[in-house]
Amino acid sequence: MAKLEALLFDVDGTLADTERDGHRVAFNAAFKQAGLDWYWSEELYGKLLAVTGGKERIRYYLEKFNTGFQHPEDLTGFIADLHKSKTGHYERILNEGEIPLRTGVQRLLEESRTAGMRMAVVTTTTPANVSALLSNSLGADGERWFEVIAAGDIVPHKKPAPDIYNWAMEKMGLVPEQCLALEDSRNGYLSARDADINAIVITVNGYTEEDDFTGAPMVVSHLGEPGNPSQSFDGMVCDEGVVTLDCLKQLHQR
Ligand code: XBP
Ligand code: MG
Repeated sequence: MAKLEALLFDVDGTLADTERDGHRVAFNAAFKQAGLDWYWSEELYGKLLAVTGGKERIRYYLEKFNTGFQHPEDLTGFIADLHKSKTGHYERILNEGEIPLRTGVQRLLEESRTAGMRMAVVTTTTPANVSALLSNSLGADGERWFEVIAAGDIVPHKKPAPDIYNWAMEKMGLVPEQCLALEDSRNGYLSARDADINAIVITVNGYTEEDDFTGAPMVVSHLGEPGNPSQSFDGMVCDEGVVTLDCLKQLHQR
């Protein structure tokens, strides 16, 4: 059995609950700024999360939920501009300190860093969004806690495709048996699983608690803190409901 060498962290929904109060709000601000009358409610956004990637999500919205919109000649350029504006609004929201890390995330990151565990970010979100989240929550050198930041358009196929996990592992010179992934959604779970990673921890959130995680070895409400245990929904349970590095090592050995 290979030793656990690295933790691979998803960002949105896993490190922080960014979707409802971050990305969604930023999309709506960009729409307004562009003079569009589009509005993504919390409920609609839940449906739009079926597609990962902001540009892809806008296109999906037009295809499925706003079919009457008169497309500009250069739809791809139009979406790219809108998305660029959305990224600016998202960074502003994070810089205003609106979105904290989820329960237990900072504790686990600090513990893993102190132990010399290798860490990477594996996400579909735009790199600028990752920088903003990490610097605002971990401090100016937050990004440097992670050996590799695999993000955005560096692979053509976003999650649920395994490409972004494969890219990160190749960059780190690791095979799937040496890694453990932390995710929050079915798309993320499928991406890690199809990259042949067996050790996967799912921390669900409001948008993903109904997702199908069949086969995942650990599904919990969050990573837990001493005195604030996580609830276990499926699979292995950590002592006192706190997902420590030790518990992750045990999960990896199973
Ligand atoms: C999250 C996503 C992203 C963000 C928006 O993926 O699906 O699309 O909602 O980011 P993950 P961009 O949980 O894998 O991080 O607008 O920058 O694409
Ligand atoms: Mg996610």
